[in-house]
Amino acid sequence: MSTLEIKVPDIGDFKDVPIIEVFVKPGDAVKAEDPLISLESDKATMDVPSPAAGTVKDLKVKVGDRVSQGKVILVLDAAAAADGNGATAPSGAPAGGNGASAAAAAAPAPPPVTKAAEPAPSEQAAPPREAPAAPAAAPAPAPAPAPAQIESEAFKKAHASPSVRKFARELGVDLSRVPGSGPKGRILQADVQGFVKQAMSAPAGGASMRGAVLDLAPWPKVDFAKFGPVEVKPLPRIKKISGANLARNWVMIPHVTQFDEADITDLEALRVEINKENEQAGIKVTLLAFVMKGCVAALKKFPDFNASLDGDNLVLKKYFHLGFAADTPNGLVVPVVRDCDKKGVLQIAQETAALAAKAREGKLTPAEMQGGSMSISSLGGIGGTAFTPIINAPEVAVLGVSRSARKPVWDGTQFVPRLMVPLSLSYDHRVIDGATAARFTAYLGALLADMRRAML
Ligand code: CAO
Repeated sequence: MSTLEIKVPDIGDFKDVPIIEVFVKPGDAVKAEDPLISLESDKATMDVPSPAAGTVKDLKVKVGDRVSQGKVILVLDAAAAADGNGATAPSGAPAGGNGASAAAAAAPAPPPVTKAAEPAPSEQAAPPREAPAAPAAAPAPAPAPAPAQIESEAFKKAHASPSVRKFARELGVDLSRVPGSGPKGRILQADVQGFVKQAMSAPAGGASMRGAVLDLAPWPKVDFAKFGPVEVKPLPRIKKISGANLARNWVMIPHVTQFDEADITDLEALRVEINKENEQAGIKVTLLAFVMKGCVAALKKFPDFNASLDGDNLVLKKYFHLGFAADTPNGLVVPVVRDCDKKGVLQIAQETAALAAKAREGKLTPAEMQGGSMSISSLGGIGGTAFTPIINAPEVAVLGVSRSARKPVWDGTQFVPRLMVPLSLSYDHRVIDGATAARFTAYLGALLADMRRAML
């Protein structure tokens, strides 16, 4: 018989994350990968799965506890379940014979699985210590209505427990305006607290935003059914979270978008050649990997783009981690490719493809969506000539890439057909001025036209 102490695995930068659900109790038999507990950060819910099969011997946590990496969740009697269910303990688990009273071996649970991934460039939530708390700019911090006023139909319909309703009532918070981050969009006490905190505190983006209050007209209330048949479909959880972050970023960051075009005629020929050479190895390089490499060089030349605002300070990052928006069935997420300065185009392409596949399966870990220098949103595989991506706070720039097209370009004596890719660079005007942004895209364009320049 062997016992295992199952601990909270690496959950990225998160600390003291509340447990919102405990799926097991002492005596329960679990299989490897069965969820044990659900953790809730301000942007994602993570299930912590069991690393092994067994029987829960001793539960060390309860709903509401705040946990960090290494905290023991439970003690698992691995052998008991192996006997009963035919399941086996994980390799590395102590051999039988320890007995129930023996000290349990430690086993970190596998990486948590996020249920709601981060929003996209625009949308991605930042780790708690990098950005203001969740609901952010969603609703304007308008004066709290009196309790009688907030007992609206919307308040009554809000998905929240009686205690959370009571809590909201006491604080005069209209629950219909609080994005729920619990299972199935349930509003948790922490959501209400985050909402109030946001409403009470000045935005943390910098001095220029201090004291800003939006006095917006109420959202129009329309009975659409009066005009024809309708179907009401709840917003998926990820959209609720990303919506709040998008709204915050849109409202708090003074965005300007610089448009440009890059001549990728020669680069495309190289890309096709590289793909032929690597066909056997199953490696496919798309333009995105070259753009990421180009961005690294541009970030080195214009370090203010590789930065984040922290109050009145600019935090300049010395690393080159690039986020990219990935379209998934559950919504947009932004995995981050680390250390792009130390990797070649082939490796970046492989990592991008692997992260995108993981994103589509909903298996990205929180750590895989944190710490970006800037983000890239490529819609080139789909279409379009330009767009205005929203910055992924606390980053200060996001590059949009649209579909390349052959265009007549004047070479000084005649028009020649060249393959041009549109670039749309949104930047935080508090940090970057227009001239620098134009230089950034011009430089990036020159690099994409001739990648040898990246070596200069
Ligand atoms: N111009 C023309 N063709 C392009 C292109 C461009 N700029 N970029 C990619 N393509 C082509 C690729 O070469 C590929 O062609 P083949 O199938 O013929 O080889 C095809 O489009 C599909 O590419 P892809 O989308 O699979 O791969 P990618 O590396 O370009 O992008 C990923 C990967 C994950 C970024 C992408 O799949 C995705 O999810 N994009 C959506 C991002 C998004 O929704 N952003 C909006 C965020 S709002 O701010």
